[in-house]
Amino acid sequence: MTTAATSQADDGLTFNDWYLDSDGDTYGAGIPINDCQSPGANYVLQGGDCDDDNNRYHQPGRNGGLQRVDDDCGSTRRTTG
Ligand SMILES: [Ca+2]
Ligand SMILES: [Ca+2]
Repeated sequence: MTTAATSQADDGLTFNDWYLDSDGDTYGAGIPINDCQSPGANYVLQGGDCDDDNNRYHQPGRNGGLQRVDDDCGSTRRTTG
């Protein structure tokens, strides 16, 4: 007697969200790919890169985006464009 297997991936593998990191700052952006292994060389496990074209900026301020540091995308007062 066999039971119908579910279509869910459940082979004991650990699936992670992989984000494409275009600028190489180890922070990815966009919609992640959920897979048990890296989809490619430029994929990382850390998402949230607010500017994936600039490796100097990668995430909002660590304390809610209000601190004045150079490595977040929202601390400097500049207009978009
Ligand atoms: Ca990046
Ligand atoms: Ca970046």
